[in-house]
Amino acid sequence: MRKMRTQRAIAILASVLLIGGVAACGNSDTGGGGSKDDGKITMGFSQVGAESGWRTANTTSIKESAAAAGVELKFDDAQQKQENQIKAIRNYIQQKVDVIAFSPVVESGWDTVLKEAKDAGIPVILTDRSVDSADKSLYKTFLGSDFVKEGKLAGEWLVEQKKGATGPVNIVELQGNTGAAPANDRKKGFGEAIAANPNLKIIASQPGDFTRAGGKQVMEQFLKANPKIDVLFAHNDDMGLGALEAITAAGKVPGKDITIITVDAVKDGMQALADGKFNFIAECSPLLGPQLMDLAKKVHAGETVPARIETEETTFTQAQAKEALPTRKY
Ligand code: GYE
Repeated sequence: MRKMRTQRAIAILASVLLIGGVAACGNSDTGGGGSKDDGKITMGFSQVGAESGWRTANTTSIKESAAAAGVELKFDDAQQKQENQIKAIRNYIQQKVDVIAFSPVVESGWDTVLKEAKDAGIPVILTDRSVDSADKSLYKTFLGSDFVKEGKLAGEWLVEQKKGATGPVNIVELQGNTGAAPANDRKKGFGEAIAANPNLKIIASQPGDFTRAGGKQVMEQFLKANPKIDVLFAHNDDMGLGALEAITAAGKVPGKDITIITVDAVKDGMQALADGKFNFIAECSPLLGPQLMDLAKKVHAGETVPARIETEETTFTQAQAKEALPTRKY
């Protein structure tokens, strides 16, 4: 009697496992992604755009790491538009990908689409930039830099440089795209670092959208409107590089007449620093691909991962840039 009951229990268990297995394999019927018999994970990735050298290096890192990790990657470039990102994420949900990863162009306005992914049982990983959603259960983890810290390091370097300065030090700031985490946070960190020095004053601050063209155009306006600019703090290298053209065209010497501080440390930025046109860069690493693929495998396997994974970074002076450039990868 007991033996029969045990046998029946085993049979029930076996059929439950079988149905479960069939259900899981059902994902592959969608024609798109989903768990396939080969065990390959499908990742839907929504990228911000192609606005900067940083972004290009980040995209390369993600594509190369996906290939190396055997992750099937569906990639979409949102051209700096939130609506495109939402559309891409909805497509990935429909295609039943295993994991969705994205770098949100702005911080706000993600709750609805993240809820849709959660309801569909698809884990979401935030990479590079974060969202301001109060409900942290809408995503598994956030992998990226501490942008406040980057702004702070930039500001602290300036405070140190201007230690003996008695007169006013006029600073202009080129912000990233409005509402983006790195724009909000770098502004905040920089502002906090210089706050105790009333002679260090931000006299103008405008978005240049993280692009060279934006940096050039806004710097031209700054130069027209303000006869005395001592310092430029640009939220990324590309805007700083664009600003160089405006500064030179205005008959000023970048790196001398105007001290230039940027963030990222991509190759062109490091070259400008080594050449004496920039004065200081706070590094922001775009090489997030390998960690992202590792996390995707873990969340897909149902493992718990840390809610926040911070990228390790450093800063560069002109001398350090000269030393680092020959072996710089991006
Ligand atoms: O600093 C900038 C890019 O989100 C950290 O976006 C990234 C920023 C990076 O366009 O160059």
